[in-house]
Amino acid sequence: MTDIRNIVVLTGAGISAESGIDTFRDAGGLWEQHRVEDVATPEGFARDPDLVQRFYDARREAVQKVKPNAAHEALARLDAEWEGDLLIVTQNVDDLHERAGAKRVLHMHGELLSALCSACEARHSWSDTLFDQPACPGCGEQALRPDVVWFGEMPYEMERIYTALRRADLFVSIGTSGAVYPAAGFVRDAREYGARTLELNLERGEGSYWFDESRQGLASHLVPDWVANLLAG
Ligand code: BV8
Repeated sequence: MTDIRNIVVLTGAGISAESGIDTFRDAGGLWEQHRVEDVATPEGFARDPDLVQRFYDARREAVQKVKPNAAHEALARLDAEWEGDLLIVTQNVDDLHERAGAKRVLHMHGELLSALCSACEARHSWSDTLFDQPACPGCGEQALRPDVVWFGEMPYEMERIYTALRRADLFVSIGTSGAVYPAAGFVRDAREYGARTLELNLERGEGSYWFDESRQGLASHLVPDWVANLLAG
């Protein structure tokens, strides 16, 4: 693997599962408790803002009570020691990559610990509730919403992601079902640009067919092994 220089890693809810954060589609997951249309779309938010704010308030509170696991720590080690390009594109809205020490992280679906003002479009670091409609620290309007990308909304920093995919020698997908686009299509883009592709997941994801290699197992086992081998050269 010595001809690997530029790496793009895509992570999903499965990398945070062993930290105690619910995934979306596993049994008992978030989407079993709520209809996606009701809590993860702009229409759902317009229809019942209190329900949506409470859904995200509960997740924002929960994420502050859990810790990164060995998979997050292994990616942080890779980030610290890898001399080539590395971009950790995460679909997750938790901050466990950062809390493990990773720096080169891109939250394409936003972050729980950030609030977005619908009036002035400012973003504010936020660890509290939004249910009680606090005023935007910037413009004073009571127009703060969770700073997450809902279905039908444009994911963040897509250009930066595609630039990294075009330069990638290796694309690794960790803990994602491959059910949601455009993230689920990155493996095909990476292949087209000539990257090798590896899937690390509890079970084969929906796009498993597109990967050169797919390993099944717990992220806390697969990711540290993969990072150790890569750094050993
Ligand atoms: C967009 C943030 C327009 C909020 C999320 C028809 C066809 C194709 C596409 C579409 C279509 N109709 C509509 C679309 C577009 C739509 C889409 O893809 N819909 C799907 C349902 C078909 N996408 C969008 O709307 C996106 N925006 O398209 O904009 C556009 C785009 C580009 C250019 C111009 C215009 C926006 C989507 C973002 C939605 N927001 N989250 C929040 O968090 O509340 S989605 C949410 O689900 C996640 O962010 C993530 O992206 C997605 C998938 O979740 P996963 O992370 O994969 O988690 P999941 O539970 O599914 O799977 C967990 C996996 O981990 C499993 O495989 C499991 O086996 C594994 N696992 C479990 N435990 C472990 C483990 N693995 C290892 N170890 C373990 N211990």
